[in-house]
Amino acid sequence: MKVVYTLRHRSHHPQFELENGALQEPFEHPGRAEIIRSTLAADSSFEFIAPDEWGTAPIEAVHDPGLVAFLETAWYEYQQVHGFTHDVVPDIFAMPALREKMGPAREPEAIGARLGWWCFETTTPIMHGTYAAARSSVDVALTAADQVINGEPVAYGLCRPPGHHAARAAYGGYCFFNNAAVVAHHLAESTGSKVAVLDVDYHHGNGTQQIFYDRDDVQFVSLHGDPVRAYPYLTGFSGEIGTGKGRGATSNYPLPARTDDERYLSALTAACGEISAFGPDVVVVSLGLDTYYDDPISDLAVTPDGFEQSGAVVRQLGLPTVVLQEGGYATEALGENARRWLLGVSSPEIGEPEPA
Ligand code: Q9C
Ligand code: ZN
Repeated sequence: MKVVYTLRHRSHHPQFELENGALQEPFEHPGRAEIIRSTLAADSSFEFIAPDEWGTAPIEAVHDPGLVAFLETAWYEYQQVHGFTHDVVPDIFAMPALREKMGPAREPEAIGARLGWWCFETTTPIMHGTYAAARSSVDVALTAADQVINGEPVAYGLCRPPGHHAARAAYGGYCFFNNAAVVAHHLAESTGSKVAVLDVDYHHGNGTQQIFYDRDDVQFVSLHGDPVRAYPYLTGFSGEIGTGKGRGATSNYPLPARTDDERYLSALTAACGEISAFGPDVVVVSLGLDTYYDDPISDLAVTPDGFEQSGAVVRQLGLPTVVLQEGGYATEALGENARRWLLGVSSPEIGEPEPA
């Protein structure tokens, strides 16, 4: 299988995450992508290629150009005004409730306030190399999609930073640009095909869901920790099914804590049944491995065997498949978990019914 990777992800390396009112070691760090890279590199099933450069047009096709422009210059603007060298997070948020009865706000001019205009939470710091890394992550995703357009049955984009929490006009949740949404839109536009996005990250892919919520050419199907208890809390409920002509093209499977392989695979099989019914030409997988039983920020209970079987369930869709890395924070196990999922999705001998 082709693996698209670049070391440019390393220029985004947060010093901290501000969570629960405290600074803590970042869960989302360069070592995540590096352990996946080294684990796959040691297995001859995987062949590495570098990303092409795609520019900003495919990003601006799904994101507010203002978000792209902000992320390109935010660090430099902040330096000019404040001269700090540490990572930057917002200290004010543009809550619509603040201007209730007074009409909507417009984008502020002060850089500190612009941060809270474009960002929705505090665990996604910006530093010098953030924009370059986020752009490279999109390039990785689009290059993986290009491999599949050119006939590969499956390709893997080792994306970092991840993308699925990035909304049309807001970043957060460790995500800046929505790699899966950029790719799904690119596939739909450039090939005229119907696309399914299957999001198996522990956290609901709020950004991807939002971007396609009113569209009938891109289906969004997600399995995740129930937002009653799990980040991002505001989206991912089972009643969210799309709107307008997109009604029915969104499906959500909120899962209880400690969901094990058996129950997870049964939900995944149901989700894949909905994908087959939609009849897409290609599937994009948002591959979060934070459903792992030992993930430090999540509470499902999927094992490495469960990951391999998950990949096999997706392979049985029989569709060209673009797999993009999202979350997964048990760093020691992350490489092997990715390897197992990818072997499952690409190996005919895994997951086939036993001969009678
Ligand atoms: N107390 C991804 O997996 N922190 N993003 C949650 C809850 C942010 C996860 C804190 C988690 C973001 C791509
Ligand atoms: Zn996640």
